[in-house]
Amino acid sequence: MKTNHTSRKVSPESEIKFTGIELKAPTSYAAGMLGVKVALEHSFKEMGVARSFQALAKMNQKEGFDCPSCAWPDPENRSKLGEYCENGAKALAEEATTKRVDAAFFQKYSVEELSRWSDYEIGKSGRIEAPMFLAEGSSHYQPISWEKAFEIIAEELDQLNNPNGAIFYTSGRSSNEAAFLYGMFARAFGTNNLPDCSNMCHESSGVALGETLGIGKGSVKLEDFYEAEVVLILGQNPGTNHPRMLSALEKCKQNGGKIVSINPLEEAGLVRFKNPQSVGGVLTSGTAISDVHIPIKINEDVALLKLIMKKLAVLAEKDPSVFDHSFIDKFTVGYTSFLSHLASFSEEELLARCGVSEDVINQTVALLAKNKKIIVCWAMGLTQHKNGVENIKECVNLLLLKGSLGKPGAGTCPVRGHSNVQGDRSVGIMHFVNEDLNERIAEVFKFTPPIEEGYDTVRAMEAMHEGNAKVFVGLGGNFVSAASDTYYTAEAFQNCNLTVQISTKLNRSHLITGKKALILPTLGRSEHDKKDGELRFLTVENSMGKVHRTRGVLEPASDWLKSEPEIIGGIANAYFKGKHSVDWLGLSSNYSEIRNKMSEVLPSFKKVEENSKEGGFYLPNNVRELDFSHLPEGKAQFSNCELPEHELVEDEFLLMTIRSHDQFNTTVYGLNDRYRGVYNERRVVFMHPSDMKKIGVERLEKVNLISNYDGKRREALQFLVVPHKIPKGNLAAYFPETNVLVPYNRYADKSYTPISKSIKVTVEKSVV
Ligand SMILES: Nc1nc2c(c(=O)[nH]1)N[C@H]1C(S)=C(S)[C@@H](COP(=O)(O)OP(=O)(O)OC[C@H]3O[C@@H](n4cnc5c(=O)[nH]c(N)nc54)[C@H](O)[C@@H]3O)O[C@H]1N2
Ligand SMILES: Nc1nc2c(c(=O)[nH]1)N[C@H]1C(S)=C(S)[C@@H](COP(=O)(O)OP(=O)(O)OC[C@H]3O[C@@H](n4cnc5c(=O)[nH]c(N)nc54)[C@H](O)[C@@H]3O)O[C@H]1N2
Ligand SMILES: [Mo]
Repeated sequence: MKTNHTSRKVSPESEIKFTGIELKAPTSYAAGMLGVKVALEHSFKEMGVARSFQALAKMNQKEGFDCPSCAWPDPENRSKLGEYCENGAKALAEEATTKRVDAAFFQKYSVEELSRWSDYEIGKSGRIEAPMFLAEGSSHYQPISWEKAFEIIAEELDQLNNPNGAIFYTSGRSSNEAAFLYGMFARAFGTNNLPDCSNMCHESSGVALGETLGIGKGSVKLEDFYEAEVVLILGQNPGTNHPRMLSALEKCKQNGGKIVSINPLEEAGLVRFKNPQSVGGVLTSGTAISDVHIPIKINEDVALLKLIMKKLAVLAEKDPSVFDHSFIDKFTVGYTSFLSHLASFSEEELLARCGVSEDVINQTVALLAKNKKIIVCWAMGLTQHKNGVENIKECVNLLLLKGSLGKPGAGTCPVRGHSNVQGDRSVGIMHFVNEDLNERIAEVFKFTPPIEEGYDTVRAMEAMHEGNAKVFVGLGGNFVSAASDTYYTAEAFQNCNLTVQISTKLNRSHLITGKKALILPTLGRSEHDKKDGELRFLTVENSMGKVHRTRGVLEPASDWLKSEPEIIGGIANAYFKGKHSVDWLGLSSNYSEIRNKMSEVLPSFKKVEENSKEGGFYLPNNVRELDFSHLPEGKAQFSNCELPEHELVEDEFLLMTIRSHDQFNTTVYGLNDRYRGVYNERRVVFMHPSDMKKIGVERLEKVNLISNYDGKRREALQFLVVPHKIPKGNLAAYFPETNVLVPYNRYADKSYTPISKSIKVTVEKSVV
């Protein structure tokens, strides 16, 4: 299938090629020496030995740079052996590769040809060296000067008859300074169209936590893990996506804590961890992580949590200390209504929906009944469903019953995705309007910000598709592949007059474009960012609300790169041509001045310049203080959540689209998913052996996955069946390949997060 665009016949999907699959037994532990070996192999291959050691020694150290992978916080006492994990090393190797995408590369390959490459091949081509322009009707990108590139953007922005015709997307790798400047420029231009990757990610957490506890972020600090008595981990695969979390869980276990994993898959990192930084971890069998594993069916977490709380309520009738009544009385509202709503569900119905043995549930209930220092962690397995917001509200209900908030060893822990996705939001990347923020912007920057709500990612897709938005600018990310409904999103992009990507590496959003397209290459986190010979630093915020400095250590990939703040300043300057209350060029090249402005505009960033030194500072968090004064009745809110409905017909499955061990979102590092035993192939679908028998397919047989919403057939063709320990009726496959199946108009209520973890599909044998 091709989509036509002027003279370019580009494909939103790569050509289907099989890469030589090998299956082994899934691994029963995470990390270990093999993890170290794989990490170093990736580093040496991409960066060479000397550069690898130079950079790895500084990653996540106080005087170094923040890992570009996940947002897990750094411990106070950082390991001198290296404070990074296998997948952090892979992320660094990807960014600090010595391969280059230069003008000759773009001369050699047309955009049409590149669009048939796999994401793996596209990514491996190297770092982008210089600004490139794809002119209307042209088949190849051509080099362009920075000045001319900025002028093209300014002209296209100028031609819009409404500022809401421009979209300013952000991916969570930007610094606070870049994101702050970007948000201010969008508002100065006149729009709140600031969608960002968190709309597809933890937006459900933000909405649920905001409504129930008054802050859209988690409440725990890293140290709380060391004290916790029970940690519940729902819908998260830390062994792959947040490997340094395993060290915290190991410490929790060593201090007597218990861990319950709630996941359709028995992910290796949740079974056992061999800490590569300790002698014991290398030589022995490591630490068992989960005490209880509940192989919940996809999207039945609400049923499970309800059943757990019903059982706790029965125990609490005999022993009131099972619930924290003084906490409930003092800090919460809605308890009585919550209990009577809970009573309306039958234990039998709930148990049947979970599809697990009552025994594992009873073990969990026993742990929760006698302990009060409880942490609940979650990630995409909870947020990316139609009821994503309610999934999280149900977790909050449990913590409220137990009084497990605002005390050491207890609280909420939405485990964030991108390394600075939380910071970007804190400094003003949001599509909705915050009146207080607008007032301060007006005061400090002397312009009036717009008051109309902007587009999130779903509404941005729709606006481009319908022709209401004509210019797209991406501060990082890969919108075309990351967003749902790949063909719809591709058409949306192709409706634009101009698409601009501020990027480090080549990706599909450079190939599926508007009539004209620009690639603006930028410095990575690991690189020197110098002005007048002086090294500069930026700041980021981790998953637990701590803001700290980051400063790169490597020579930049090319002399033509600009930093993100300077690119944004360049665009703003070309657009306003000096006729604006803000000196965009001056501000963008002086990071201390950007931070001063952040201090003035954002109350929680007061004194960010000095406080970000030495490991950083925590932003205010009302849950830690048990201050719910700005919520209705001044209290934390219990919620009455309903069970989700999927109405599967006879031969339908629920599919979750997940990450392999060798990828970072749409960036494919390699073709192995070592922990799940899949080597050298990504076009696979995991299926329970009895389902394979039921529909008559063999191991490694080729099948097509079909979703059927609103009468529209969407197909992901030719996937190899891999038998796996997964609940019956459930399937798993990797994204972005399966994003073709997710309808653009199916998302979580209130948060608009696409339903990437519960897509109804049928499986057909492939005739190819
Ligand atoms: N190496 C690496 N690190 C990453 C990323 C990466 O791609 N690679 N991505 C980053 C980003 S942006 C993010 S958001 C995070 C993502 O981190 P995760 O959320 O861990 O990523 P996913 O692969 O989407 O895994 C979701 C997990 O939820 C489970 N799950 C799916 N559906 C359900 C359900 O209905 N209920 C329950 N209980 N479990 C379910 C799946 O089996 C899987 O284990 O990781 C970040 N870190
Ligand atoms: N089906 C399905 N879809 C999903 C998900 C899912 O689980 N299933 N997960 C969703 C989630 S959680 C997320 S967060 C989104 C991710 O959506 P995005 O954030 O848009 O996608 P990424 O793949 O992380 O973006 C990778 C690109 O960022 C650029 N980049 C890397 N580092 C830098 C940098 O330092 N600066 C700049 N300017 N650019 C940089 C590179 O060019 C790289 O190609 O995808 C979502 N999509
Ligand atoms: Mo994410």
